Amino acid sequence: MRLLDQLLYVVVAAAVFSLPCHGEDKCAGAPGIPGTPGANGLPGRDGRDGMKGNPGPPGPMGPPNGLPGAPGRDGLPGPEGGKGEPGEKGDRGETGPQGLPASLDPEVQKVLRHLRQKVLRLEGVLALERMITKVGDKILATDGKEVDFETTRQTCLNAGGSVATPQNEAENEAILGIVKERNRYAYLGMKEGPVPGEFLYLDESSLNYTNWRRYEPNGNGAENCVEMYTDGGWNDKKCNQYRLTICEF
Ligand SMILES: *[C@@H]1O[C@H](CO)[C@@H](O)[C@H](O)[C@H]1NC(C)=O
Ligand SMILES: [Ca+2]
Repeated sequence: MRLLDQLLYVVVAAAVFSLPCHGEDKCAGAPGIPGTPGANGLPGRDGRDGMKGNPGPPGPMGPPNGLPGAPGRDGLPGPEGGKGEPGEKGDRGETGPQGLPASLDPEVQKVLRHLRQKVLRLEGVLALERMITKVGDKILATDGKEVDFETTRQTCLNAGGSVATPQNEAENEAILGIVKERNRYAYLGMKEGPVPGEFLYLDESSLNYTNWRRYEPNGNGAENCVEMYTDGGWNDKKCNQYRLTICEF
């Protein structure tokens, strides 16, 4: 049957293609039988890499008994911050325990005894060198210079003292000692007040001890200062003479 069909197909096709051409120079031949399909070609080249995919989901947590990793190193210290606002003032603290009065404090007393000893020793040295004369609570000293009253006053003030001012016989004798030793008259720390013939201390309080020579004071307002003679007696005298500077401390 099949063979017959094929044979019929070939006969029909040959008949069609063998028909005579109409009005053409060349006539097409009858189509041939299709060839058998060719063998498969070689495989093609690999394609280019695809784009990177999205990160995958986090993996499952590790087993619970895993040791934690070592802590990381400290970072560098940051820059210093600005000054903060001052805090509020705190409450006043409680009063401390009462200290001993200085007169009973053995430590204070020890220091005072020590200081007194040192001062006494220094005064002893200065007195030995005839640089000072002690009389009662006063210390007398001279710089050996002869100047007018105002300069004497300023010199003693600058040294932290004042012009020697005898206020009792012992002080007068002590000043006299210096006057005699230097053989120079010295101004004393007093001046004539507004009333002629009335002399006052430099703080303008009135005298409680005097040792005027006979007939002195006699300046009657013309001799406003007081000098000590080498016999210890006083004389009122002008203030512009040159007299030995003696100060008291
Ligand atoms: C005068 O007063 C002073 C203290 O103000 C005193 O040191 C001095 O001894 C007194 N003189 C007399 C003679 O009382
Ligand atoms: Ca006089």
